Amino acid sequence: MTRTRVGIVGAGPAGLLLSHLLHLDGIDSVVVEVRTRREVEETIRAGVLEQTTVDLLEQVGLGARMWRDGDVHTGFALRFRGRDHRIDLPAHTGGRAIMLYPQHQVLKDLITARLAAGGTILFGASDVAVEDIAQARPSIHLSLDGRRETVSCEILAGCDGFHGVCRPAIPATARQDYARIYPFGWFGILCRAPRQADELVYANTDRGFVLLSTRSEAVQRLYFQCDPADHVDAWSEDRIWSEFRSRLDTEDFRVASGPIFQKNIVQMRSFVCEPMQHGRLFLAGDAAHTVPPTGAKGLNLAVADVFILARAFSTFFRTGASEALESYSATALRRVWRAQHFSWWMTSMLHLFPEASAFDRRRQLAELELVTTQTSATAMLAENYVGWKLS
Ligand code: RFL
Ligand code: PHB
Repeated sequence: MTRTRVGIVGAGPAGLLLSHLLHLDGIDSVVVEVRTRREVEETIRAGVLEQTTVDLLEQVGLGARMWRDGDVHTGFALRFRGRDHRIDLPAHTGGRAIMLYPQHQVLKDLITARLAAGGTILFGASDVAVEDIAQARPSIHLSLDGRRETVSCEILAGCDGFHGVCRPAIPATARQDYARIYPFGWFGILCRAPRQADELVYANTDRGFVLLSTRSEAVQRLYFQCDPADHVDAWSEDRIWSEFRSRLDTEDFRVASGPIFQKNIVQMRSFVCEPMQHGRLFLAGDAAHTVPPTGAKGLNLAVADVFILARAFSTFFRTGASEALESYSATALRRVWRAQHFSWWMTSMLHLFPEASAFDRRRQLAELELVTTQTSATAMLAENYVGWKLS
């Protein structure tokens, strides 16, 4: 049996950053993760870090590689009727911007920092379960290399993503789930090709949404709206490029194709569990809420959650005062619901809905006209996209 102050389930951005922030405050923790270190470091997910996330990572000593390899973007394009409309971020947000730095690189930086500081991350655990979540000494049970282990702690952090075990450990009578499933998914690819554009392009087309993003000069990340029940194996390289071409190619723009080395389909879902805590268990990140990736908010929300949580844990361990712990969920949910609204809005403005009428389609294009031509509307989009300050 291992004893620690904070038992953390999940070594994603939420769990690892929480462990790092607690360490900086002198609080020890143990992180339990079902995947291997390699799997964690190689899973391709988010790309966009808000200014607030960038600032925080830098403040806590995780800025070196991010500033070297990441790319600051001061704008992105909304493409509709085949034309790009640039959203200038600093001009509308008092100088703020975003950083393109992939999630798996953030995770590599966090793992390196935790291990260098002597932190414990139990990779490759199985049969993970949490127990006594409403008692003073909750615990995590797991199997590791064929042995049963127990991590006994004072507080549990459920950072195990949407499909984890922590949220379901809260009795159904003690929580309320709010969900919306969208009738489409994102087909994502990584390919070796030159950049499609200087900045991200969010495209509303007659055949559905496309996002052009990037990972480096030579590697590009592209997505197209698809049937969520589709299978990646049904899509050959030729079929994928022909779909991108039919959505994007115009007289002025040609999709730059190249060998595809990764494909996946993501289901689009908006989800919130309230409250985000029960007894001594505190949920953070995707374990408590998910957003469709159109607003690029999921990772950034996970970061904001654990920033609030680490402060509350520190106050509790230092002074014994539990007010900040008790108000964690209410504090975090204000930002969560703002991000839910923004992500839903971006998703509904940019995607083709199967039930959309000709009226809906024209209304959608009028909305895109509004946010790209009326300064107050552009500012609303820009301010929400770069994100909100940490309170
Ligand atoms: P994660 O990253 O899912 O990590 C949870 C970890 O818990 C482990 N786990 C368990 N460990 C122990 N015991 C169990 N029983 C466990 N069950 C699960 C998992 O193996 C995993 O390692 O959750 P976290 O930390 O809350 O982080 C959330 C973010 O990963 C997520 O919100 C973002 O990736 C969302 N997202 C984006 N967010 C942004 O802020 N900007 C973006 O540009 C952006 N783009 C995206 C995205 C998500 C995408 N997909 C794949 C859904 C683009 C895409 C395509
Ligand atoms: C990405 O680069 O993977 C990415 C960028 C912006 C989004 C979502 C994903 O909104």
